[in-house]
Amino acid sequence: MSATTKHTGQNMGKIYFAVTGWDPDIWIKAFAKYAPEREIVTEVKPGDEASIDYALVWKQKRGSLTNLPNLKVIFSLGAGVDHVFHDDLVPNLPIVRTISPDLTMRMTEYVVWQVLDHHRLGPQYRAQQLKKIWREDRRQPAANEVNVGIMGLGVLGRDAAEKLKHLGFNVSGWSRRPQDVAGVATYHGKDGLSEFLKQVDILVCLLPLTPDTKGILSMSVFGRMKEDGPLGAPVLINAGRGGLQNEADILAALERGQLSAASLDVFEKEPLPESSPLWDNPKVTVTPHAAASSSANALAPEIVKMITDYERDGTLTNLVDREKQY
Ligand code: NDP
Ligand code: OXD
Repeated sequence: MSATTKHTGQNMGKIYFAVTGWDPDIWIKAFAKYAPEREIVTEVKPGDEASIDYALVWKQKRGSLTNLPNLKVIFSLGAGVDHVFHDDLVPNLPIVRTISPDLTMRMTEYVVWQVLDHHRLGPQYRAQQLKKIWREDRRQPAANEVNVGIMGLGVLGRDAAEKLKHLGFNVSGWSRRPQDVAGVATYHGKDGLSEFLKQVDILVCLLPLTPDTKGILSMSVFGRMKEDGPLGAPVLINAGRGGLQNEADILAALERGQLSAASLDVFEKEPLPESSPLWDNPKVTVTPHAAASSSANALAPEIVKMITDYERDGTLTNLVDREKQY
């Protein structure tokens, strides 16, 4: 244990688990393993406000981080941080987001899974199986005939791009600023969007939800994509955030044949309401915001190390830019 972490439970700042909807026990157990001397609390009792040094957050309750005079760093337990800014009272402190090999691998698995499912006609064969139909009359294109376009070339988008490239797909990507990814055709900014979209067969969205990207997956995007390709009309895969998509537009684009299918992991409203027509649409694959779940066992040691580094010399990595909100 380093000199700066040689505290005892009594004088060491506590960690506040300000999380909505997750089981705290798993996280408390995981942190107890890597920082047994540090207490995690799920609520701040009156009089205890000054004992909190760090907050772990996922959709924290509005105002729950105010009035903590010694709070130093806010750790988002997700890679996305829109859920942190949802609270307009979030204090002006460093926000660190999750960047972890575990989470990246999970997301890449999801993206590769969905891309291959559409590429290899998974939805069609499952529908045939339900009706006991043996039919192999649709040409399966080679991977190098298919262009996968990734919106968001950040930590997750880049990894997915590299793995898809490895599988033989043509991969292109779109970001805010110019980015370089080996073997990937890159486009950026509003001006580069049309050029990017017009070649895409499978559109993968791994953007953060910010004021700039809200609702971007709408007719204005679908209308700029090509009308056919080796898979028919383009396929949409969104694992970024539900707020990026206009669900009425997705349904209309599926109906009109502007999109041939969609795999959606995230939704405008979560859990997806039973009344949503997305549930029953045969062209839509729904997963319950499970593309890359945060694992307590993977993240606890990484966050404990970040706290140790921070207490040693003030180092903080994976900082969120408050202005850009990602
Ligand atoms: P990063 O911050 O590393 O990357 C974000 C990318 O989006 C960057 O390439 C950035 O461009 C680009 N971008 C941001 N704003 C714009 C814009 N206005 N126009 C064009 N491009 C833009 O994020 P991650 O890759 O780590 O994560 C992406 C998102 O994935 C998260 O924000 C989260 O919402 C989602 N996610 C979903 C999960 C799930 O289970 N469904 C799990 C984990 C994350 P530039 O490179 O120029 O900065
Ligand atoms: C994340 C998520 O942002 O799981 O990490 O959605």
